[in-house]
Amino acid sequence: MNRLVLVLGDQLSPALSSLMAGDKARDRVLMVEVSEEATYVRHHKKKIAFLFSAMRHFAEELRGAGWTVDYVKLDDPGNTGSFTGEVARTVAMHRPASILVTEAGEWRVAQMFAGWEAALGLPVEVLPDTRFVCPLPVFRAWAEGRKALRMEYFYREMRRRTGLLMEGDKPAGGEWNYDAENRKAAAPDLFMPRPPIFAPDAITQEVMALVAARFGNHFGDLEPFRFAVTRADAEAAFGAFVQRALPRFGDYQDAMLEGEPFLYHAVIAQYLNCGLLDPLEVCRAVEAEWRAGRVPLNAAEGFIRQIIGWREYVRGIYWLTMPGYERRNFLGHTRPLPEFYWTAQTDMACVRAAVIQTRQHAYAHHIQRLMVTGTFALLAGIDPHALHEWYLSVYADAYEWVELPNTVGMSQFADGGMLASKPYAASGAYINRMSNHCGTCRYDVKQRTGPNACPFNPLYWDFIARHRSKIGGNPRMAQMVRTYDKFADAEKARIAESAAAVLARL
Ligand code: FAD
Ligand code: DLZ
Ligand code: SF4
Repeated sequence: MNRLVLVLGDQLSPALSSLMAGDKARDRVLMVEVSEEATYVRHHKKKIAFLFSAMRHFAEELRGAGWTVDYVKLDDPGNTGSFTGEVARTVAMHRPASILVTEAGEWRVAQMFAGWEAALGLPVEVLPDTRFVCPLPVFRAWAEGRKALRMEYFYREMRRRTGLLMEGDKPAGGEWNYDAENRKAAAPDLFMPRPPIFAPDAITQEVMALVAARFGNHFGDLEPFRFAVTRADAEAAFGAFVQRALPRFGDYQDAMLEGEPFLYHAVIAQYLNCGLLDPLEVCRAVEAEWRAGRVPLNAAEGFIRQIIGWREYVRGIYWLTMPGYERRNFLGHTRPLPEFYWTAQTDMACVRAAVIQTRQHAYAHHIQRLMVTGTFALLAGIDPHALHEWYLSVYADAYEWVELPNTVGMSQFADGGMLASKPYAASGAYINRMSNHCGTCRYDVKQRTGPNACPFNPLYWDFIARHRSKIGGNPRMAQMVRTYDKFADAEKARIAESAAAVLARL
């Protein structure tokens, strides 16, 4: 049998189900760089360069392992610019008996696969993506009949399923979750581990020139380019994190510091999500560090929860709710995305720092995404779909299956509380507690209203007032609604006026 094994840009794993099912002696692999994927949202230049270079290196790895690989570069003559066009072209050229492919990460691409049998006149075998811990049917079964799909309960199932941090049927240390210990703010003199830097090799340099020529008008800096683009280098980056940052990962998970884009984060989501790192392997490595006494339990548990908990859970939510989830808008927000999400031209020091580092590194850590750019958009009533397209395009790790639930569900409460137990609304006090941004800001975080008040403050109370009918019944929001109700009428009027002034300036 001569089959075509299609390998997508986020499927760069030797243990991929389609490669495991293929026969390298008879089948041929197809990998394609296509403009449609780079432009369905206008991805950050660094993200495109990272992925094209990682794809080219992976094609070499497969050839080295004995596969015949057809690799279509973006500027190859005849490149039709789409997955469907390139698959059709290869089918016409090589007449395979069938197509073998691992299921797509995005609903949009899964829809393409679904049309190929009829359009191309040959069988298309779509295999499950076994790189995830929780098969989609298992998630569906877990979700069925539940009123609330809380991550915490799903996570416990995944701990049991994998045996990670388990002592028999009990969680290691007696607790499932040590998040309460992970709330430290970072001091500016704290030792900063920083991720290792990988200088671009000839392949990456060629790709960078291509991206500069073809996508020069996309958001983001192409240089300096520091990402790993091979499995070996991604493993080295993860190894450096484990040695230098993991022990304090938990402590500083929620911290933010001016000029420190990475803090104690792993900066590996871009590697996990395209297949250069395996999620279960990294979790096992972290567990081994804890068992060897080299990292505390709160760090190991916090890290493992992000991967077998949050990462698996948002994927399950994505496939449970698509299509349709991308248009959820429970709070009815319609304001366009402010221009400063692209330009960083804002006096809000916290937002400016997040956008500048996003532009430089195609990276911001979780609390910046959730509590700075995310919370600001929530309070300002930004259209969640526009915000979703922003997050999907600007981060090197962004794919819709993981980005959309984080944005629409966790950050914007646009699914009405399916994913998050309450809106992540907060005043400037939260950012002040967890960062040193407010010290350098032109706004005063202590003022609730007036021209110098931190914009998060009036917007926060205005958000509570505007949405009280939708959120007031939520026990975790009721206290804030009661506090607002106790404000004097004059203060309520000042809040409304200050919030309107902030919104008018957007
Ligand atoms: P660390 O903080 O070191 O965490 C380790 C790993 O845990 C990450 O690499 C990631 O694989 C996983 N993880 C942590 N939190 C989450 C989460 N909430 N959901 C899924 N996985 C998680 N993550 C993406 O991978 N792609 C996205 O497109 C993406 N978009 C986001 C959008 C918004 C609005 C928010 C609030 C979060 C988003 N996240 C996304 C989750 C999280 O912010 C990133 O995974 C994390 O910042 C990546 O950096 P890191 O590798 O240093 O992570
Ligand atoms: C993100 C991306 C980009 C920019 N370019 C390509 C590409 O040219 N070829 C490819 O195979 N994959 C690319 N990707 C990743 C795909 O968008 C991703 O595989 C799909 O979203 C399916 O999950
Ligand atoms: Fe951000 Fe407000 Fe602090 Fe300025 S004062 S950095 S806007 S939280």
